Amino acid sequence: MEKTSEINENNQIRIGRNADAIAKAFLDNLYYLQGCTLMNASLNDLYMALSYTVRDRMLASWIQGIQDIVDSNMLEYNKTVAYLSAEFLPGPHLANNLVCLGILEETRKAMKHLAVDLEELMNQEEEPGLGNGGLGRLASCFMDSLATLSINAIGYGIRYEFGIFDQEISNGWQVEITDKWLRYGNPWEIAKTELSQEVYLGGYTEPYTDNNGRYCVKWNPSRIIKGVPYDTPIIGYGNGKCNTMRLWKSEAVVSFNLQDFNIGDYYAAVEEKISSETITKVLYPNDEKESGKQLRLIQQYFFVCCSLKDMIRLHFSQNEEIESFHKHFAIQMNDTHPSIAVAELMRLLVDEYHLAWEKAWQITTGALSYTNHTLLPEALEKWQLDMFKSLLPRHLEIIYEINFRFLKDVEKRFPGQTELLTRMSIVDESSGKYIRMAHLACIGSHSINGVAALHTDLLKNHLLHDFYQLWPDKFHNVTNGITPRRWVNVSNQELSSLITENIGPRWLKEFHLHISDLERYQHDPVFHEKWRKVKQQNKALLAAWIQNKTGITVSTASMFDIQVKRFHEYKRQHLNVLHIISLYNQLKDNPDAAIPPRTFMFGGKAAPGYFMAKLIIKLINAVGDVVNNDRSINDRLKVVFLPNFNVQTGHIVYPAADLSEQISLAGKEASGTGNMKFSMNGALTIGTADGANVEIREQVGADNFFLFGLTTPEVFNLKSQGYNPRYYYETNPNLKRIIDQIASGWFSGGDTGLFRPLVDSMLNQDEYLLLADFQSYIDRQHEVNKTFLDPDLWTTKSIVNVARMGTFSSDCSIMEYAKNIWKIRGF
Ligand code: NBG
Repeated sequence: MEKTSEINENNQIRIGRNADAIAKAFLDNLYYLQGCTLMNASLNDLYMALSYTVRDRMLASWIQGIQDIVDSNMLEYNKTVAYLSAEFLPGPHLANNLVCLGILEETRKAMKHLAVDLEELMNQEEEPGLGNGGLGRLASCFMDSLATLSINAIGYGIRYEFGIFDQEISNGWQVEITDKWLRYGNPWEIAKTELSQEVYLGGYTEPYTDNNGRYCVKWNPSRIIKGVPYDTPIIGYGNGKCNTMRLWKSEAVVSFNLQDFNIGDYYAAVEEKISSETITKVLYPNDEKESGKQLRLIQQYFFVCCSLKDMIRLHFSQNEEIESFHKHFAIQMNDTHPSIAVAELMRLLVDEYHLAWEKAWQITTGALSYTNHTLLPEALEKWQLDMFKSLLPRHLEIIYEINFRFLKDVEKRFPGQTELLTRMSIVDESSGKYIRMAHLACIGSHSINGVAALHTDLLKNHLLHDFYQLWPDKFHNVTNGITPRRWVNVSNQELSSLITENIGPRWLKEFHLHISDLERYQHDPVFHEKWRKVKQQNKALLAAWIQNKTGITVSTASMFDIQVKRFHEYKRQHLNVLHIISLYNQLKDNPDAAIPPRTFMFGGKAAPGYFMAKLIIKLINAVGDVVNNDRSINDRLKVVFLPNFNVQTGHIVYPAADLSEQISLAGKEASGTGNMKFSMNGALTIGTADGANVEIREQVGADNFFLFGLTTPEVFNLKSQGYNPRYYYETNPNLKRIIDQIASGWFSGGDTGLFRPLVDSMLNQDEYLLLADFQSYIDRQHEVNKTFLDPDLWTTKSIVNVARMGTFSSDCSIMEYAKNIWKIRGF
């Protein structure tokens, strides 16, 4: 009996999971949704048809996932996590969904049968580039783990019409191209128009007394905008749990102002529509120096307002009491971008649901928690008070009230400390008036966390020290993690199969418990052989990609030394360049030097307005031009810029790396997650004691990690003594030679002006202490070379790196949030 129903189910065109059913469904979707047949379908038609076929197989769990959230409001203490994030970088969905659904092999068969190249379809997908880098990708790794751990969750964000720009390299410079990711359709999302929300902006407030004699405030906005949710399913690995990423698109409430239309002013009528739609048009770069962009504040408020109202709607679907809201929703604010949620939730509770301030405050702080992702002062958001007031007049009043009550408490705890009050106030009056969003987030949350142990310590002892003194128990550390599903299984199928062959498949679901089983193979010669073969295959794939994209030929026998991440001075890609030039000089001086061949690769985008970051990209390409074309180097060094680094290219890059460069100045990188992606794919790391590098080194062992550079306390010390970069320049002839070469136009066809700003910055300020760390870096690189020349030693270290990465699975991070911050039952 059971057998028959199984067969029936397997054959059902919408849900069957065998190759036959998948093939039929695919042809069906191709015909009825794309309007074509195999004979005349474009690659995109095929991709769309297959994606719909896969989505169909997720729908039952997806609908159930929403129902789970609705139901959880009835049960005591059962919670839904709302992950509020202005950025998500999910990467291509197709391959990941096939893997998580467990239908990759059957789909492969189905496509083979129809003579369709599955790989080609996967490459057809335009990834949603709805984030800048680590922060957005973390949000997506967390969404994967939430589903895999069967936690009810919604990821709330913004559906940017244009995501992060596509990067091209022209004459060595970065050129930005608009990312039109929605151009050919997005088969994964479903618009839920009937769940739209209204968002107010501008205008003025008006006090009134209600029927019960209570003091109330009414907000009369000058603009109303509609937020339309677009849902994307986020499926867990092998457990049938499906959560939702709900992204808001802005629209005009009424698309045509009929009055304007009737009197013939067609253009004025359309104007409102255009200006409303502008709100979710484009993603802002994260490290643009200029701050205070009005549209960015509107974006933040827009998605926060829609999301909170959506949560309340869900809450009321099974629960009549707003008072229990925080018992059913744990809202995580991903950095300060959504921190206006503190004031907005207060506004909703006090103004719209008429709760008393104290009760509303209890619910707000009970529901909200805040993750800090940066210590860089220039990245801490603050808004000009006047602008803030003109957009969110009611929120400003609420913030004043929050601040007034807060400062009264501080005064009570630490009487007479006026400087402390000035430092902690939400309103910064040091020069001009600003709203400090990090302070609002800290005050309005029950938990504040950093993203790596070192980072959390620095928050406690420096950036947020005053808050730590006041509320030590509010502070937590949750070290970031990455999902081994996407970052090993989907992107490194060869390695994945080798691991499964040897330790079984459990590592995919519970990476932290099982991956250490690999350790027993660290000295096994047969395993070594296979391990190296996988790496070679991955390197060959990347080499082919490079040939295709850049025309540069690289040797897979060379060490693949890779630094991929956003371009920023603190990440010190230019320190890497100093090392390249050092090796180049060494080889020129002594062609017989025992230096293994290396291919240096860089990838990453610079914020369009960040001049120095763009100049560093130019420097890399300029040095590459000289080194790659110098016959006397005989291909022993190559420098390659990997254009348009994103999640999709990450899939090819991380598995192919021998060496991972994590060389930020200690104390500057909050965590880093690229460091984890490399190690989990068997690269060794050269890195500073910064961010999560510290914990990675602890886990993999000091012998299996190339540490260099100053520690954070040493950095503080050196800076407080008055750091003088010229001292290092004058006393280190190798370093002096390199900097002089750059300055003299060696890499710029004699142009001494081109890299002048970089040279000046290194010699005169060197804010990120490149010169101080230079020699230590060079020394460690010597050791890297020596180790690489011993393939057995290198392979052992590579295996050990993967085997000891258990705690860096994002499953572990999510379990910690669930237990210590969200207090979810069962954790
Ligand atoms: C980034 C940090 C990284 C960290 C990610 C994720 C921001 C503001 N911060 O070090 O620079 O890994 O956040 O936590 O993008």
